[in-house]
Amino acid sequence: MMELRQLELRRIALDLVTPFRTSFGTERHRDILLLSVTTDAGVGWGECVAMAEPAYSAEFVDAAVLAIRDHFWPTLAAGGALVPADVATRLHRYSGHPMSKAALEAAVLDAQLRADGINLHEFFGGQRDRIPSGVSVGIFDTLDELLAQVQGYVDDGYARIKLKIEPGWDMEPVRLVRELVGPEMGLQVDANTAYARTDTDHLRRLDEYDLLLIEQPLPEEDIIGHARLADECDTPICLDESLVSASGTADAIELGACEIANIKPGRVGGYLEAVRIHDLCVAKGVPVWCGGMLETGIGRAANAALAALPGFTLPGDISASTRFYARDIVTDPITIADGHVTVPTTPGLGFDLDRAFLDEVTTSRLGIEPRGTVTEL
Ligand code: SMG
Ligand code: MG
Repeated sequence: MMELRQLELRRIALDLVTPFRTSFGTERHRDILLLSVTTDAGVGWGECVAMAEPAYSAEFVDAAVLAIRDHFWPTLAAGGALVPADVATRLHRYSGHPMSKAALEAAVLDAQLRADGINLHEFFGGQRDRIPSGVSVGIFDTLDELLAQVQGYVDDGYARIKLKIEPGWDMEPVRLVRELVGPEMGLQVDANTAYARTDTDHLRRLDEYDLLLIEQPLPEEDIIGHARLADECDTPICLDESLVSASGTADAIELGACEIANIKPGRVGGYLEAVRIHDLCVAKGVPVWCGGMLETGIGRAANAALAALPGFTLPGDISASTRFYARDIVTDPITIADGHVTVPTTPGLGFDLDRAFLDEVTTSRLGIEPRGTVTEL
């Protein structure tokens, strides 16, 4: 059990090495919220994966700050000493905001594991010490730019390629990339909800390219639409945005809408719920993989630990830190070698902070006492 003493909300600004365009917008710079929890057992850090705009999902960074500062943290602290699993229980009565809840849980988990001297990987009981690494490739203005980018990632040794698609940027990019990477390379697509039920015939044409999966073609609420599409397409349908809890995932699987699951801890309210979804999918025979939210070395380290669990049979979006950032805020950023990422072993979530660089990119710091008193640091 740990006593909560203080929460720090720290925002950092990082530029992406190259713009990342998806069907819902283009990311060029990140405005990232980091949490650090001080407890009687030591300090723990968590990364909130909310983006600056409510486009991937309803959450966004400014809202996360308010939800955590004014509601989640005071409620959590009022409950007294806690273990990591208490975070979700105490915040259960609050609707939504899974990324904000997940960040708090991660910080508490990091503090607990550091105090116990173990890594998240050991805590989860994952059996692999390295995992295959996939890379997510954005939408470009031209096919030439896309192919040059993909060739670069092939040269880096990535084990699989994921292409972002949208209406007007699908068959031709997929055809050309399949031609470029050859028949052996794992290739998949992610539509981030850009299609409609009426696009079924069109999406079926993707069957020709031997893709691992089609990720989230339809709106997040449309579970039945995904189930119908799964009936029509040979390529497995994978859900991302639609899956926000273990119970919802169980329903989507039962309805035939989720043949493969993308598990993102932030989207489902934390690493502990992510493990429950993994366990459920293993029991149902549904393959899973770990998604990415352009995390820094904090979130990526924890994702690697999660992805070492046995049900993660497909390569995740756990690319090298340099895929998005010229310099990371950790001293031991994720790298890839031979198409794999080594699962970190550092106690806690699995990273050490580069304090000097972290301070350099920090744009604001708020300290919050257990009773909710806020101070600018
Ligand atoms: O972190 O490598 C990464 C990015 C993976 O494509 C990725 N994430 O829908 O799966 C997804 C997107 C969500 C973030 S887009 C801003
Ligand atoms: Mg996705």
